[in-house]
Amino acid sequence: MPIAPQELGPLFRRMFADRRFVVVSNREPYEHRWSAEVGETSVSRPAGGLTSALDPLMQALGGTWVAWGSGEADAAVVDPHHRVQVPPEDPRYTLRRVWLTHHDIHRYYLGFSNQFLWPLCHLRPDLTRVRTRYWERYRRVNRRFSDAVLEEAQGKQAAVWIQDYHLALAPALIRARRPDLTLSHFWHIPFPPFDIFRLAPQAEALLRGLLANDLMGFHLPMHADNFLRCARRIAGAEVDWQARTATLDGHTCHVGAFPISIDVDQFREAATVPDAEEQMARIRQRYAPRGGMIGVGVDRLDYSKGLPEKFKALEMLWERYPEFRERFTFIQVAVPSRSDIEAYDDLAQKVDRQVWEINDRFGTGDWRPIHLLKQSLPVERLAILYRLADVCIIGSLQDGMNLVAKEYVASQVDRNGALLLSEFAGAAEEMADAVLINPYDPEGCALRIRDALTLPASDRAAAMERLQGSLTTIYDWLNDVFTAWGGVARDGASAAPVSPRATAVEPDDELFADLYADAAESEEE
Ligand code: ADQ
Repeated sequence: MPIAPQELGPLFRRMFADRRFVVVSNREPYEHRWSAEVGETSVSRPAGGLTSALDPLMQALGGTWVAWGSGEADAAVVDPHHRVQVPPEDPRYTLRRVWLTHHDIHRYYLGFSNQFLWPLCHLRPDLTRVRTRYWERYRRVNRRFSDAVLEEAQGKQAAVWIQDYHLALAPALIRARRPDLTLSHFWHIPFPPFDIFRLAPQAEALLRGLLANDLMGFHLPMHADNFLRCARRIAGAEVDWQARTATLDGHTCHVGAFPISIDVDQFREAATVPDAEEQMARIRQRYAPRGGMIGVGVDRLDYSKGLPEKFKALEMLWERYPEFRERFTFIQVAVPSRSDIEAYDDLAQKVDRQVWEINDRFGTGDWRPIHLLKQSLPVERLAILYRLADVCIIGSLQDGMNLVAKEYVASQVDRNGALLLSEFAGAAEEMADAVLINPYDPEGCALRIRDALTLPASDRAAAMERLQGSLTTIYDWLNDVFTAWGGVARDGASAAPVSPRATAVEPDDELFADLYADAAESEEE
């Protein structure tokens, strides 16, 4: 049964009684900036899966969100305790800001988090940069976040929910001082296999940090398995493969898989505003003036999202199937991300060059094959774009989940679009009715795009209807996490805390059980 936003509050109380709720993440949900008017501030919402996902929860639940105050005017609007109430137009919860210096940003955020953990977890050890100063700063900043959490708990009982790879040490730092708090951590990106994670010089310290949680959550059972194997082999934790727990120094961490989703109604409603048809007609006129079909891609400009691979596949489509020239236009929305890092700058240049070459090669008169929009769009605009697009192409080389896949499906109210989804995005595990693509195979992708564009309308509508029927919401995800976490917090639940949705996607439960048995045996060797 899908759960409604207003049921989250009562659910939280049932699970955690009167504990305070504290969320911790690197990125903040609202940034204050100086506006053109002297002395005035404006607010922006940074693009990104995590903040888009958690803001609706906090609005529904209240509590405190601890995050880096990254906006230029952030410090000007907080109270003496570094707090501000958000959303600004209708305050629902407290945002507690943590301040980072220039060195913190370079070493903890751009350094250890994004030039070490991010590439390592996305199976790109060749892009990692190992520096002692990055690690030192990562430890220091994790301590600063932990201090803020402890202050926000104000000596009372609290349920602390830590987000992502920037804060792997925070759980152990918090637990050391407040063993009575219940801690859970959600890892939004893939957790790599043992033979990749062991490349981290600080692998053991990172695992020790995470194992201090009561519940560790991942999107996929595969990532949970990788974590347990690393916990056993690198940190020496005792792993119970049936219960999915790892015990170290007398503390047991439960490990589960909880596939995240989106606020489905938000996208559906944004796609059906009264002037939606008019907006769609304007976009078609602007980007595909000669008519024909439109494809869309929406990604952060990140090497894990496979943009060059996607453009290569599109190039092959126009090359091998000339009937799509002038008849199929692709709009790629790519919001620049982490541009201070060389690998991201290289990627941005590569993508620009590639788009220029493709447009130069196939463009005619007023028709441009690819429109690369390097900007962040509000949900209202994204939903309209998703609704009008005949195909949405997601070419991630590795992706924890990928929320865009779900946003596209939610916005497809006319059901005339097809979703082409990389089999290496976590979302592919749940979205069996998408057209799965292997982004490493440009010829295969070009063929799949052609097939999707020529599929009879009734087949597309049927596939989209099935995708929509199986789409869960962000509230279902929260329900799953809270239910599992509440059980663990209450009585150290013996049952494996796995979302029913995560197990449902496993094609063969018996095979999966065998895999666990094998894993248990090999762990005991
Ligand atoms: P991300 O790597 O940021 O998230 P994704 O899940 O696709 O990836 O979420 C991106 C979000 O940013 C989406 O909500 C999308 O709409 C938004 N976005 C992207 N480009 C935008 C643009 N140009 N304008 C406006 N909005 C834009 C990480 C993991 C993912 C995981 C999420 C959530 O890498 O695998 O799905 O966290 O757990």
